[in-house]
Amino acid sequence: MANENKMSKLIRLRESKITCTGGVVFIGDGNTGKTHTALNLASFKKKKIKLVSIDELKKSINLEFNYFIFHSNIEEYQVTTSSQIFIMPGQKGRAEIGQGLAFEDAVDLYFSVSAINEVLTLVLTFDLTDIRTFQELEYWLERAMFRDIIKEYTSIVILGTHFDRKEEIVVTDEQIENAKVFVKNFILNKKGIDVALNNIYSVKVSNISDEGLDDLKQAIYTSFVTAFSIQQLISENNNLKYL
Ligand SMILES: Nc1nc2c(ncn2[C@@H]2O[C@H](COP(=O)(O)OP(=O)(O)OP(=O)(O)O)[C@@H](O)[C@H]2O)c(=O)[nH]1
Ligand SMILES: [Mg+2]
Repeated sequence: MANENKMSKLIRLRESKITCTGGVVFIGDGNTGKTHTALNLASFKKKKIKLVSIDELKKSINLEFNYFIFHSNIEEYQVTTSSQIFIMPGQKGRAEIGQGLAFEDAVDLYFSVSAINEVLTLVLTFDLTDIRTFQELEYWLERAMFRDIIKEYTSIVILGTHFDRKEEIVVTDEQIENAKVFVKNFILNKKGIDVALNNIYSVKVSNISDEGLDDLKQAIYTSFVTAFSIQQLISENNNLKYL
C-alpha cells in the first residue's frame, strides 16, 4: 500500500533502537493557546517558555513549526519518537492580501510537504473557559477531514487549555467525554475511517503551571506507538532473532 510505504520511511529499526518521526498538528480557534502549548512542549525540561504577553505574541499568521523528542523503552528496545509539531493559524478561511496566512492558505501551501502529510496526532484545541471555542471544534474537525489531514493511523487529542483558571472553567468532563464519541462518529460517517475510542484522548493543560503537559506528551507518544504498530514490530523482530 502507498500509505504503508510512506509510513515505513518515517521509522527505523536498528538492533534494539527504534526511531520514528511524524506530524502533530494543532488546530482550533484563534487565541485558544495552540502556540503556547506547542512552545511549552518543545521546551519541555529545558528552559520553560512562560506566557508571553499578548503584545509580544500576536495571533499566528502563518504555519508554525516546532518539535520535541521523547525517549522510552519497550522491552529491551529503546524507542525514540521525534514529533514534528505544526501549528495552524486559528483564523478561518483565507486571509486578505497582506494579512499573512489563514488556515486554508496554510494547508494549500504546506500540506504537499511530506512530513506534515503523515499526521499521527491531530490536536483539537479549545479554551476550557470559553464554550464557544469548544463548540467550534466541529468546524475544525470538518475542515481537517475535508483537507485530508486525518488518515487511518491518526489519533485525536481533544485539548482544553487555560486549566489554571479553575473557577472560570465552563466546559464539563461530561461534555468532553461526549465529544470523543462525537468525533469518532463524525469521522466514521464522513470519511469512513474508524478511529478506536482508545485513540481519542482528552487532555487538559495549563500553559502557566505546566499542569497536564506530561499527559499531552504521553498521548502524543502513545499515538506514535499505535500508528507505527511498534509493539507488533518488536514481536516480529524478536521472532526473527530467535528463529
Ligand atoms: N491563563 C492561561 N492563558 C493561556 C493559556 N494558554 C494560552 N494562554 C493565553 O491565551 C492567549 C492566546 O494564546 P496563543 O498560544 O497565542 O493562541 P493561539 O491558539 O496560537 O492563537 P492564534 O495564533 O491566533 O490562532 C495568549 O494571551 C496566552 O497568553 C493557559 O493555559 N492559561
Ligand atoms: Mg498562534
